[in-house]
Amino acid sequence: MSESITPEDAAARRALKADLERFNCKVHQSDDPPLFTRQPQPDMKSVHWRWRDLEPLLERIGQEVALGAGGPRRTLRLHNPGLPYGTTHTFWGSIQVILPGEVATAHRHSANALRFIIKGKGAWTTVEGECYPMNEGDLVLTPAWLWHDHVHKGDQPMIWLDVLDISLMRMLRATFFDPYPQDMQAVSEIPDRTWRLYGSGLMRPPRAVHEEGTNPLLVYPFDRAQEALDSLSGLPGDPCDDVVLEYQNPTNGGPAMRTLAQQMQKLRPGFQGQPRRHSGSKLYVVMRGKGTTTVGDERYDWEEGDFMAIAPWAWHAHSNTGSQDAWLFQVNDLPTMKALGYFKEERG
Ligand code: 1HN
Repeated sequence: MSESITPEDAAARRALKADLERFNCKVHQSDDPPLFTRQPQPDMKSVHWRWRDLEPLLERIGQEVALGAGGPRRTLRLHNPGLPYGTTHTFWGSIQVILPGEVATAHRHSANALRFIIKGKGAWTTVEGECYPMNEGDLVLTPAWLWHDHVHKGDQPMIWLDVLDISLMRMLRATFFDPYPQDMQAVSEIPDRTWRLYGSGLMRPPRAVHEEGTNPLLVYPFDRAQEALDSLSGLPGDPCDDVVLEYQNPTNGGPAMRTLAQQMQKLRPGFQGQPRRHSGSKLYVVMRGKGTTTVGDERYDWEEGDFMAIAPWAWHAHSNTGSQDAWLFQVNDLPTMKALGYFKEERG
């Protein structure tokens, strides 16, 4: 029997490695980096984007980037400097600009998408024949593989946040995309059918036909979310998030999307949240108000229109530093983490 390789014998380690590679095999050796770290060590960075920096860039891409046929979009991507692409390691957040009279032409893709409307009015989205207006603060869903196009009938530019689970889809090698043969799809005879069926959020048709696990509801209007949060304000808040609710799938009470969850939260004046950390990543949009979020040893002083991405396992805590309620919309990948058994959380 031959001797095992000593820590000093780098040449023997290289020889073993080369011999194994000829057969598409590898072995872990003493000087390889550890397979498991005791805690997540994400390459994703936490990032703060300020509206005052983004606004002129959005205006500029509105002027300089053309929209054509075949399904392209005019979007400013919130890029994470720690990653090759994406806002977090699972999803992409980008800010879409659509000008009066423009059409973001129809297509479908395997990525799940959502839109959160930031500014403007008069745009409509059509998703698989259903057509809905897009108003400030509304959440609009485009579940995987449904045809969708957007048209802007208003007279001022419109801006919304798009979030798609693109990095997750790519990692799973599940990218599919089709352009639609025309610029826009036809609108159904009853353009708000699923809203009529499920929009109350309280009741549902007892024998509705939908694929198990999917969410038939496509819009979550802001006035309804606001009403729900205002009503919750009469109860004690969450120590980390104050007044917070998640958008739900009305057929099963689960998250509105299979891979990504959305929440709206209201931090009341004077609120100082407890720190917490968890596996999974998230992106915040400041809808109203001002405050501070500490992330590790960084401090983000935010105001209306700002965005924040929080890296996995980073300690973070929010506080409201203004005299009005602060409203934060949030997208996170916790449904993916929970579905796979990878969710962990600590509250400090
Ligand atoms: C997309 O299809 C839309 O449909 C928006 O509006 C943003 C960002 C990356 C890839 C596809 C849309 C997107 C996107």
